[in-house]
Amino acid sequence: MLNPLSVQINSERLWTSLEALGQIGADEQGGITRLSLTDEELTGRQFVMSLMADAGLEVRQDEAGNLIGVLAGEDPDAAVIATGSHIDTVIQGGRFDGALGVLAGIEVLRTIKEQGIRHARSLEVICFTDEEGVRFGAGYLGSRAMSGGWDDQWLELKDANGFSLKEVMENAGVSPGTVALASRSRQSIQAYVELHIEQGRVLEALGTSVGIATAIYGHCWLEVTVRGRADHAGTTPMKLRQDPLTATAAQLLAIEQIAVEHGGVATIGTLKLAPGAINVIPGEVVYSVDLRHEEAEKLLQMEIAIREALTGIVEEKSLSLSIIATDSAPPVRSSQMIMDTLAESCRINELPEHYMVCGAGHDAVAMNELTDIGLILVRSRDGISHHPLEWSSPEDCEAGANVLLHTLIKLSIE
Ligand code: HGY
Ligand code: MN
Ligand code: MN
Ligand code: MN
Repeated sequence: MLNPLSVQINSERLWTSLEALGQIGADEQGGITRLSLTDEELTGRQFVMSLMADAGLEVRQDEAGNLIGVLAGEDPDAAVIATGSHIDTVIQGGRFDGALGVLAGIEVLRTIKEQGIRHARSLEVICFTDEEGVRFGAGYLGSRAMSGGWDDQWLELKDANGFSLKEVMENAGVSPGTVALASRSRQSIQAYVELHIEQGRVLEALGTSVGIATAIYGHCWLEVTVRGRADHAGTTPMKLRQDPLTATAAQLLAIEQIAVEHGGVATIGTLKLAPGAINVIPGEVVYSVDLRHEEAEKLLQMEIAIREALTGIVEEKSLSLSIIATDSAPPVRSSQMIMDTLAESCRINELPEHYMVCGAGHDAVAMNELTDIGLILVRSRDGISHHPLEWSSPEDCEAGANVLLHTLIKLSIE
């Protein structure tokens, strides 16, 4: 009688699928740009659906465009065990962020099916719509829709080319009026376990392949606009200037200081100014702020302190300021039961159990509204991610996928 926990995934097959998906949206520098619901990502979705079908899964797309591959269990009424991630990327990102979780999930369900492992609970692997939020400015769209957090206001969000999420969804065959119907009841999913690259430096520093996330940072995204008066660079005396850019410089240093004081992180990832000519004092600056913290209270305090600091800086200079909160999600804690199961799976695979807090956001944050969550992290070389040099070794991907395999087996046979 086969011991279900003695099986291993087919790591060559997993690596081949990572390489194939990594071609879709790739540029000459090796960066990958597969923004949500663009042609590149839609091509990636076709690839994922064909892989789910080849694995013998029942494939469906829900009202939010989430792709779901199902391996039916012996008890159709039992709440399911789900895994998943995303294949949309940032601009010039890497080929493991999100993709590893989706492809390893398919490989794990395929292995369970091929090995004839009996499981009461059905298993699902989900490829979520728009986890990154880079194209429209709000992330976790598919996982939020599935966990009951959809907001129709997001349909009006526009991308850099002026296309609204609504029209892009229509073009992609996702009807904008029924996205909220993707939400599922708490009773329908027993647990959600995501496999994701670490995207940081901790596991490499420890020299270990995988980590068990105890918590995931919450985030708050702001769009800041500072307006002054565009003027001639030569004829405007320094004391008469209403220069939004020098005010912004003071604001950025204040933001950095506040993040350090609160033990959080803050990133200014985008900054645009107008009109943008060498001999014209800018009239307007627009920049983004990405704030993160492990504790909800400290995240809120950071945001409040930053709002106060930015306001104080413009008041001295009679400039105008607008701060719009464009996206946010609370920090989440992993389920102890799932962490214990992940730890047992690490032991089965002779891997050290390393517990750590995850600074990167994942669909697991949204799924925590619906069910118990767990997250396995796989070592990232040099901690690089959201970058063409993002890399995890075949051995580390295999280790993470086997930990996911044994965890899903244990959770689905009970
Ligand atoms: O931003 C993040 O942490 C994730 O990549 N969405
Ligand atoms: Mn990412
Ligand atoms: Mn990701
Ligand atoms: Mn994720």
